[in-house]
Amino acid sequence: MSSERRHRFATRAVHDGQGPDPGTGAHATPIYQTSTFSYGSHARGAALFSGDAEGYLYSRIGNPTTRAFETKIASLEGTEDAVAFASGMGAISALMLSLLRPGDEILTLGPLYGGTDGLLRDVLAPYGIRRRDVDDTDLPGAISPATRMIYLETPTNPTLTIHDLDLVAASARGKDILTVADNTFATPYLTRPVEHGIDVVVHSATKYLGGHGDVVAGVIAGPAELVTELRSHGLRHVGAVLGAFESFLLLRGVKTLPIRMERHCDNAEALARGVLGHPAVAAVHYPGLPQHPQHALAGRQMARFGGMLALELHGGAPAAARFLDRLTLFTQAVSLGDVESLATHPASTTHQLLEPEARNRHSISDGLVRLSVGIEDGADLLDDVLRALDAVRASDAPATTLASGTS
Ligand code: 4LM
Repeated sequence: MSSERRHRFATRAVHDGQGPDPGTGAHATPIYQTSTFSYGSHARGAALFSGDAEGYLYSRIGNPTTRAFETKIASLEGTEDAVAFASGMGAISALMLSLLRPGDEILTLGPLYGGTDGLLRDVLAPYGIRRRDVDDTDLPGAISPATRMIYLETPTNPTLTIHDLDLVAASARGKDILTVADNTFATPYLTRPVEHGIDVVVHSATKYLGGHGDVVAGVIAGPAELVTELRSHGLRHVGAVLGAFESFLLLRGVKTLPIRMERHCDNAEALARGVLGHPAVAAVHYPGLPQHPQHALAGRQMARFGGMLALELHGGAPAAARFLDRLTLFTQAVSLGDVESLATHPASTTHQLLEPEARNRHSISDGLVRLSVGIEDGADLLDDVLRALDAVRASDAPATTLASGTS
C-alpha cells in the first residue's frame, strides 16, 4: 500500500493515502460518516461479501476515511498494509486474540505499558496463553517450542529502555515466531522496526500519530496477508473499529508528525541535559544522554532520541508528588505525545496494576516521574521543571550521580 515510496518521509506523511476525493474532488479527505454502504445489486453484494469484488460494505470492516489513514501509516512504516482500531489496546488485543492459541507462549521484553501487561495477565493467561518476560541477553536461549510471538516496546514505557530490534529479529528468524514492536514512543519518524527485520508494528495512535490529545486510536502495520487476517478476525469479529471522524483527525495529525517530532526531540534533549546535576534528581532516563545504558544502540536504531524522558527523584513518592504538584506548564495526566507537555507518576497511574515484582525488576520506582515533552518553547519547559525540582526538598539526598537508566 506504500504507493509513493519514491518520496521521502515528510512528503509521504503529507500526501500518502490521500488525494482529491474521487466523488467530489474535495481536497481534504471527507469524513465518510456512514455505517453501511449500498452495494446496488444483489449480485454485487454477494461478490463483495465473498471477496470476489472489492469495495466498502460496512464500516466495521472498512471505511474510506479510515482506509486513507491506514494507507498513510503503511507508507510511513514501510509495510505492505495497515489496519486501524478504536484504541491502541483494541489493536494489541485484536493482534493477540487473532494470532495466539491456548498452549502458545509469548515472550515479552519488558517493561510494557500497564494495559498491555494487564491484557496478557488478566485476559490471555486464563485462555492458556502463557507470557514470559525475558531479558534481551537471554532471548535466543529463552525461545521454547511453544513460543509464537516476541513482543516489545522500544523505547519502553516508562523507563525509556531501548531493546535491540536486530537481535530480536535474528532470534526469531527461521522459526514460526512473529516479532512485534510497539512503536508508539519512537514513531516511524524515528524508528522503522521492519527495517530491522521485525514482522509487525503496533501503535497507540492516540499518542504522537494523532499528536493533539484529541483522539483515541490504534493501528497495526505489517505484511498484507497478516493484515488481512487481522482485519477479518481481529477487527471484523472482535469489533474495536475506529470511527471516521477519528480517522480524519489522525490524517490531519500525521501530516505534521515530522516537524512535531523534531521539536519534541529538541525540547526533550534540552530538558534532559538541563536537569542533569540538579540535587533533587537521582537519574535522568533519556536515550539521548551518553550515560544512558543503551545510548549507542539508540543511536543505531533511532533517527533522534524522542520526546519522552523519565526522572528518578531522590525521596521516593513524596518527592515525586511535590515535584508534580509544582509543575505549571506540564499537565498532570496520563497519555503522551501531545503538543502540550504532560507529566505523570507511572507507579501510581499507568503501571499501577503491574505486579510489584515486575515494577521492581524494571525499576519503575516510587520516585520515577515520566515527562512527555511537548512542542512549547523549550526554555519555558526547562524553567518549569527546574522550579518544580527546586521545590522538592532534597536535604537528605545523596550527591547526584548523573546516571541514566540504572541508579
Ligand atoms: C500512557 N499508554 O502510558 P491506547 N502502547 C503503549 C502505550 O503507551 C499505550 C498503549 C499501547 C498510556 C495511556 C494512558 C506503548 C498507552 C495503549 O491508550 O489504548 O490508545 O494505547 O499514558
